[in-house]
Amino acid sequence: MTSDVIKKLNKIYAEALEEVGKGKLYAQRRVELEIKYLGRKGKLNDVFKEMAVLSDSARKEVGVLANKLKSDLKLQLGQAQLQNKKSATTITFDETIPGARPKIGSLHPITQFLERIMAVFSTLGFEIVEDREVETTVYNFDKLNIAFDHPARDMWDTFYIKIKNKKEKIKNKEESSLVLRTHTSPVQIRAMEKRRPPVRLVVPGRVYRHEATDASHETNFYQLEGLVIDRNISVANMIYVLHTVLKQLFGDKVKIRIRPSFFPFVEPGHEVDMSCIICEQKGCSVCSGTGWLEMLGAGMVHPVVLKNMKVDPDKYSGFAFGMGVDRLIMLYHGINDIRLSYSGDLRFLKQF
Ligand code: FA5
Repeated sequence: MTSDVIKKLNKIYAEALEEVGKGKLYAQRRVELEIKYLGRKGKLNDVFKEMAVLSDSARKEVGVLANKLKSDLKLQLGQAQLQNKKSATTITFDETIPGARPKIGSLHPITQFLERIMAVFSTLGFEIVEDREVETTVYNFDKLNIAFDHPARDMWDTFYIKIKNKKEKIKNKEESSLVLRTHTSPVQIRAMEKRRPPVRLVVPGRVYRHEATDASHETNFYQLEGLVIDRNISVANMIYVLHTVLKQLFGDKVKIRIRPSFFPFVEPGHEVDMSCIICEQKGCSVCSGTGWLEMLGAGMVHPVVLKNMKVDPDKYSGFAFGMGVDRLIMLYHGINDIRLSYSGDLRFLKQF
């Protein structure tokens, strides 16, 4: 009797294994087989009913076997489904399906414009120089003839940097500390520490100011500094260079005019205006009806600054200028808010 029950159990187990091995074992099929063989009313449990007539020791022997077969079958079912999942993954990978196209970025409009403007200056023989954005007040102000207590410092209010390690403190002036540079003009001095006239250079770079932002003011923006020093350099040379560059960028119709202005590091100092390219000087909201747009500060390098560069003002003269790159870009592309350039908004950036 015992052997009959054992035979029956082995037969059911073999039958179950055969079914497991047939075709692919998806989740639903696995559940069906579990119910059929291992469920409460499943085939293996059915055999238990026949055990009532067996002796205690025989019942124990059959019970141990039945439980072993049940757990083996469970294991086989699990493995078969896992195997199926693995092969399913292999089969569904089709290398001929086109991949997701990677999103290709582009150079930022500011970078694009800087490259353009620097190409123009390169054709005029200008060298491109870059320098630090964290600057000492000595270079940002003092060496540019902006004394410690001069009200001109208010025009260039900025972010002062605390120096934690006292050993790092700058020693050459007591009141000196670190600032985020407010303009690219300090690079005039830095560049001249390694060069002797004649020089022709431009300095593109980021500058920082303590500003309330609006459509034409940012707390960080780009400038392009220019410096020319040689014998017999005059305002005429400055006008020629600036007019040539603006014509190259905005077209031959562009006119410029210069107005007196004050910057402590130049004498005489000028504001340079460009004829409004939007309305062609008929008067519009961009030029506030004047027909002119203020583009940059410029002037003849101050003798004090030349001396700070260790250049003899009796032998040499020069001119310098500082363009607000962001405002040039706004005009160039017809952008109505400077803040868009720094927003990281892809709807804006994708247009360039
Ligand atoms: C200067 O920074 C001088 N260093 C320029 C200079 C260099 C004059 C050499 C003479 C000789 P100013 O503060 O005006 O000057 O700034 C120059 C240009 O930067 C401005 O004409 C304007 O186009 C731009 N600019 C100034 N402030 C901002 C701002 N907050 N946001 C965006 N652009 C600005």
